[in-house]
Amino acid sequence: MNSSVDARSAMDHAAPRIVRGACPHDCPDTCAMQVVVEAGRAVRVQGHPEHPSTHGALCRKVSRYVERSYHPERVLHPLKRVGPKGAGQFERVSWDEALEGIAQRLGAIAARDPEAILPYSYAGTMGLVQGESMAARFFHRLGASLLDRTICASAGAEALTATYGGKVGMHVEHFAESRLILIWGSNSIASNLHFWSVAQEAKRRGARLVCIDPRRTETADKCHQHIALRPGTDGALALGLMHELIVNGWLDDDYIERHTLGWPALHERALQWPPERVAAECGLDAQGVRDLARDYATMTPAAIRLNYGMQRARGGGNAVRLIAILPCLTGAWRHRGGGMLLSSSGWFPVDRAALQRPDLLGHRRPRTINMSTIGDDLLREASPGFGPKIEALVVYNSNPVAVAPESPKVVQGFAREDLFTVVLEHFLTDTADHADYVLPATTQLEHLDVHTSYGHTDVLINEPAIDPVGEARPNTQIFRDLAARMGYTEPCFAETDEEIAAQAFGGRITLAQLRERGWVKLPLPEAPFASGGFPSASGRCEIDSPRHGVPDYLPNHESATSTPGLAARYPLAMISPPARNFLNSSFVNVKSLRDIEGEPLLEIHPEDAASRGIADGGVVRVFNDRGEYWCTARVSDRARPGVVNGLGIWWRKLGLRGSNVNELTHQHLTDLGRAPCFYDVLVEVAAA
Ligand SMILES: Nc1nc2c(c(=O)[nH]1)N[C@H]1C(S)=C(S)[C@@H](COP(=O)(O)OP(=O)(O)OC[C@H]3O[C@@H](n4cnc5c(=O)[nH]c(N)nc54)[C@H](O)[C@@H]3O)O[C@H]1N2
Ligand SMILES: Nc1nc2c(c(=O)[nH]1)N[C@H]1C(S)=C(S)[C@@H](COP(=O)(O)OP(=O)(O)OC[C@H]3O[C@@H](n4cnc5c(=O)[nH]c(N)nc54)[C@H](O)[C@@H]3O)O[C@H]1N2
Ligand SMILES: [Mo]
Repeated sequence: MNSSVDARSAMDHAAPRIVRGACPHDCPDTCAMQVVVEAGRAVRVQGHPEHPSTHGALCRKVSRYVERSYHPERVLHPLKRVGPKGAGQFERVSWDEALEGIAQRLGAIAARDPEAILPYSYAGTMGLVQGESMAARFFHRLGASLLDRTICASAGAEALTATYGGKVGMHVEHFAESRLILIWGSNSIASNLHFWSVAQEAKRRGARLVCIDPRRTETADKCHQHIALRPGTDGALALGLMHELIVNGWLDDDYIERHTLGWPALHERALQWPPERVAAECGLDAQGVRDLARDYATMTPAAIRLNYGMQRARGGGNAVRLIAILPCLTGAWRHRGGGMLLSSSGWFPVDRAALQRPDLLGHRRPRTINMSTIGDDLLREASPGFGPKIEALVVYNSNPVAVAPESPKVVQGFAREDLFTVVLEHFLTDTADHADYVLPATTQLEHLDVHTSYGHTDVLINEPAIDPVGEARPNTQIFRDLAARMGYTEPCFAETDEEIAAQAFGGRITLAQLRERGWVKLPLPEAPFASGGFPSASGRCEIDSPRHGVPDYLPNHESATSTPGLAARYPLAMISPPARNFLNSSFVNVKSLRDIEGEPLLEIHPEDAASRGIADGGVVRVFNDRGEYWCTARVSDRARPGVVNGLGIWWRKLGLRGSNVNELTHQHLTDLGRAPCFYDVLVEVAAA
């Protein structure tokens, strides 16, 4: 196979060739892709056989990336709204007309107050170039409001930073050597497939796999043991494990003494959590808690693959802190096959200042808007505490109308007639339907990018494989064009994507290095904390953090204990983890994948279904004070009693009665990191 790449000049339209790519999606795996191009057209994407963690395999949805890129409904030219707000009625306009119209409107708002303009973006692409580079420069130069990008991982991120000093953990490949793996808040088969391959290798070598998840996922099916705790009770379970480590003398006192800070206070707290109390709080049996602690302490090396599912609840940040402390108490970090991994993203030396140029703000200090409360914030009037009313939104790499919490308010906000909205997209999503202008963006096949990962430690390059489809332009080009229309003349607005990519790692990883194989592995120690050396200020695992104190268990915002009145009316807890064949709300419009998922589903335990007269396959109304969501009931013991699983995240317009699961979620935030609590929700369900 010819794996040499030439993407420097115009696309070669004759010879079949293989172009080096990287999967752009928000997933820990960040796979190395090969794009097969024939006569200027991409015909197939495949996993790179030599990239260690990808090992030749892409997941099913990304295997359809070519189908998605050439989708007949792809937005191919700029569009301008002609119908009522939100109706999705547009006419085709030229790039000139669109850019001029947008620059004029943004310019007029900025002349009054640039903070009335808000960028809204997340990880539609994880690329450092097509994500926050030229876009951030543009908004910094403009002086627009800043966006706090909290929608996914910020509770866990702040928790890890408070405890270890950064988003760092085990190397994924070393899980193959673990003897016990706790797969905690992770449906690895669906959301972290290439970690699952490593876990399978460990299993073949005799490791025990334990899944800690309220839902009996396909991952739980394939583990030796499934611990189906109540949503949001992970902190209590971690304290219970500590209790058992203490009373059974399973602590590594030497590691604790040398490499942690503040254990005595947590020691006292953990002693208040005997297995019986933990079992009552988590909905487990006490012997199960004891056995788990024994296995964790005695099956060495023990590793934890923690994932973001367990931090989408009020106490998510504290729970991550408590779990991150466990391998310091047993000294699991002494082995490269021991310790834990939530995110590896902190290992990468990304030069964000060069990419994003916050210096363009000058002396200005704009307010920050939390993306997780966009529903409320779009409906707020100007006030001294809030600042100006939001008058304009520029959305890229995100579909907030589908994915942000409490969508009844998000929709109401986006439907404001006086709001000016620009959406850079591949498709007419629920969000794009609310735009005044939709601008066609390129997909990963059509633009250059460089990628880090939050599940492994390789930097990858993505070369453009084909010419842009239709009139699509890369995000960078769109912001470059807008900057020119606004009259911005700083040299950074003239930089090419290649010049931006070259600055991403401050010269420590060059494009030439990346072009040798397609990826570069970071040089890192094998067992990073075998002798301490955490990236915190003290160099220790900070059990007692100067900013956040000693972690504790915090019950959910909505639960039988914290809000008994609410629980009387809405007795079922709801979580809404991803459907396996979608990527958040991406791919929902790819028919071959939607056909596999079938329809929006709510898993409900047979006992809860029977008491409500709900039949498998029947349409149900799921509701609370915020809204109602219509979907199909799947009566199944994948749901534990008292908990329903609303699999996400459907496009509203492709769901039943134009609703999706975020009709029911709320905008209360997590304890740390200001993140949404998607899995901390009470509902009731009725047959429709
Ligand atoms: N196929 C697929 N892959 C994806 C995504 C996708 O949409 N589809 N999304 C990507 C993105 S953006 C992210 S952030 C990651 C998300 O992947 P993860 O970080 O793994 O997080 P989730 O999928 O939200 O949840 C993982 C598991 O946690 C469980 N869970 C829910 N509440 C709790 C709880 O309180 N405690 C515990 N212990 N478990 C709980 C859920 O049932 C679910 O099975 O995956 C990425 N990969
Ligand atoms: N109820 C519930 N809600 C959730 C979650 C949940 O588990 N339950 N998960 C949450 C999580 S973890 C996350 S990360 C968020 C995800 O929320 P988002 O980051 O909004 O992710 P997507 O829904 O995948 O939407 C990304 C959009 O970006 C577009 N896009 C992709 N590449 C490009 C590009 O190069 N340029 C431009 N302009 N656009 C591009 C895609 O077409 C897609 O429409 O959702 C959150 N919402
Ligand atoms: Mo996410």
